[in-house]
Amino acid sequence: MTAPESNQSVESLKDDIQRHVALTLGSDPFPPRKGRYYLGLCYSVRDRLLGQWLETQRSYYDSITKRVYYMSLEFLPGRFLMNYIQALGMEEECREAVRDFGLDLDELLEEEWNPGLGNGGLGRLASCYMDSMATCRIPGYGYGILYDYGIFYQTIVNGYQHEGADNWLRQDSPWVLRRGHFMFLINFYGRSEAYEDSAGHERFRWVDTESVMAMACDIMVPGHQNGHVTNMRLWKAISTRDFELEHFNRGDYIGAVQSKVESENISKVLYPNDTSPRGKELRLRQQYFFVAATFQDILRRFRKNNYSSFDCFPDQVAVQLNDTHPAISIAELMRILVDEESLTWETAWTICQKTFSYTNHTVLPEALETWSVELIGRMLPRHLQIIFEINRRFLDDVGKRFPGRVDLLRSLSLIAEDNGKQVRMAHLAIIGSHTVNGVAELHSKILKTRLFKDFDNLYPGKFTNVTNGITPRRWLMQANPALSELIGSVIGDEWIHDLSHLSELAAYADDPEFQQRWQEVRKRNKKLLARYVLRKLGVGINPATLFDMHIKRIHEYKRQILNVLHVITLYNRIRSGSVAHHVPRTLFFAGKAAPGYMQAKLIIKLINAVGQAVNGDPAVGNDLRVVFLPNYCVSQAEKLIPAADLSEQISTAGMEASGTGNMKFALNGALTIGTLDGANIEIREVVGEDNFFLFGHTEEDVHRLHSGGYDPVQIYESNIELKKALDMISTGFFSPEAPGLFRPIVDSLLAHGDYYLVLADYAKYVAEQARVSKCYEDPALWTRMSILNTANMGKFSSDRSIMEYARNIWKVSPLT
Ligand code: 26R
Repeated sequence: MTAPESNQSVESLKDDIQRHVALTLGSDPFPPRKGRYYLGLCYSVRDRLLGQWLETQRSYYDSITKRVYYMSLEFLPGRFLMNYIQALGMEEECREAVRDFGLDLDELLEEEWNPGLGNGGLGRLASCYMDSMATCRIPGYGYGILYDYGIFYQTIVNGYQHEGADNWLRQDSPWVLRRGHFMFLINFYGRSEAYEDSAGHERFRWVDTESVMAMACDIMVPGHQNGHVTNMRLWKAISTRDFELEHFNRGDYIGAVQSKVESENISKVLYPNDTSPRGKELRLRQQYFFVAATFQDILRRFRKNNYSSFDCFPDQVAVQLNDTHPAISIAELMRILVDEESLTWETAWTICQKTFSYTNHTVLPEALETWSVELIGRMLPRHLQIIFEINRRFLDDVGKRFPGRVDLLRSLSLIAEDNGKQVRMAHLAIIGSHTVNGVAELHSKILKTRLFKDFDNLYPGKFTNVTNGITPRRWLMQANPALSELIGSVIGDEWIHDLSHLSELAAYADDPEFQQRWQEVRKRNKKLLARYVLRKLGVGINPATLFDMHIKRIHEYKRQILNVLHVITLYNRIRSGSVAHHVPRTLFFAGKAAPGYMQAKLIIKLINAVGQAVNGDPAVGNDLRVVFLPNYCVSQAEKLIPAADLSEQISTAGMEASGTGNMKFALNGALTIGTLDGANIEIREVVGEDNFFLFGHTEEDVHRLHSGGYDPVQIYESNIELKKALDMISTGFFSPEAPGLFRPIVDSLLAHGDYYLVLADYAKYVAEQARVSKCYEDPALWTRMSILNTANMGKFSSDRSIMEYARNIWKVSPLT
């Protein structure tokens, strides 16, 4: 802990809180009210970070160092207040200060709304990386969009998902610093016009555009007690004055207001990752808006350092593309360098390739972005020309190296022809970048050997792996204070900034006294969660049962259905008395389904329907309970994960690029039941085969089964328990009011070929679950396994991931 300085004392905090309540909020400080004092505390904490933030930003300029631009359309930072307090090392002072006002810090923390500026894994990863960049002192920034509405708010009504608006900025966030003086003009539409420059060369300019302003809004991201504060800059769309004037001049007042509102729609709402994201014009507008604003900011900083030539641009700037969502950056930088800075095409292209690197986060075909040539041509006419020119030169080159290979040209082209002309954003990102990475070993291998095989042949060495990581600050220190304290009491606090120190816990794995303390902490966390569930759902759960959790976006490849089939199987065994002895379990499900993904929404209904049947059946008693927690978000994950015994990571092998929830669970001492998919493989490698519940077909099996010969119906016919479970679903056991309700789910498994191989893995999954129960009955064994999981998770710190990016991809070093 850092020594209390004058502004870190309890007294100065208390003064500041009251001053802010009175002078910032204009509120009477007496009597102390929770909502007001929460904000007073926020502003007081913010004050203490702002100085560090200014100093960090100044140090970037002074050292003229290369900086990283982490471009992401999504961030899921979670609540800020406790993160800031602990970064400052002021938790005790804050507790005491608010206690003196008769308030409880933990209650104040619950006042904060989650900024849901992301869908799931990709957005949360971006936030873990921001945290690690700050803690590792990597000079850089996060860039994104300040959506007015984050990911929808999920409620469950009669078992169905309902979506509500997440108006997180309704009450103005104390963490968002609006920078009215950083405004950039962003153009759209219009046309590309050819002209001749003074030297007689043909040039292009983009004219007759519509425009909107991008206003910078900053959020501080502090490192852990190191005085380093990184900036996350999120753009907000503001209408331009000219835009309004044009209407005003025509006396069209309402028209003026309307176009103002329409242009500001750009940053209105985060897009959910629906199955078909194609053709959404506003989404492309968001992407370009954010890219164009970010590049103006990058160039502003570059020019500020008075560089004489753009040749040194890549020595100053590294841009990481978080998936293809910002990939239009490549055409934008080309446009700036060629059209505005008058560089030759060749020079500009070399600069581009040295500047960009691209991370792929999914191999699912429906999530690979394409934009129709028609749409890009209309919205970004000059960029389309540039994309065509990039493609022409690229295919020319390929043609020379592999003469006569038309098939190759077709597979590599930036333009897909099969479904109307479409620009493949991943291809643009690959050829415009110096490095492309996957997010776990297996995923990176799949990129090289399947999805982008031809590119890998073309550019040996361009493809690489950086296995994802999670920040130990939020996911252990903040989320699990009891376990952190126990860990600290035996190995100290070094792990907070160097997670490999956790390995020192292994020496205690069999120590009965330590085991007991470990169990006490876990029991305590489970009790806290049981209380939360009772409060939220009115459902009583027993903390002595095995807490089995499946929490993530609802998607067929994540196979919540496989889990449900296991639950129904347990239910049937209990009811029929066919199992002499059952280990009582509580199943937790949580996650959102994309609003347009009907099958996923039906899965939510099924989980709730099974829950209703199981929880209401007196024959089951306490032996089995199923809860679906609505509105899964970062804060809810922080409550669930520390209380988990078992983590469900059961995706079809090859389909989950990495997963990061799997890491959060194992770090907190849950055991994993999982397939050989994504980072599960690497987790199993470090925690040891004996400490991991493995089942299921491998990625290669999946590939083979998909190539032909897989017959789910035959499996259904030959497995009595499976048949029974499926029949119950399809004949309305869980939906007596509408017996055919769940037919589409059973149809996808039987009639439509079971693409996600649920039936293929069912028997092994159920058998492995039996092994889970057996181990759980042996507390000494289970506790040993749990400790060894935590002890071996050092590799999965996002600090390790960030240092790999810094060294191998960005070529930047930490500031000293
Ligand atoms: C709207 C659209 C194009 C879109 C599709 C898919 C937007 C967002 C996504 C989400 C994807 C790309 C995602 O979140 N992928 C997840 O990234 C995590 C971080 O790398 C992985 O851990 C996880 O396995 C992967 O599914």
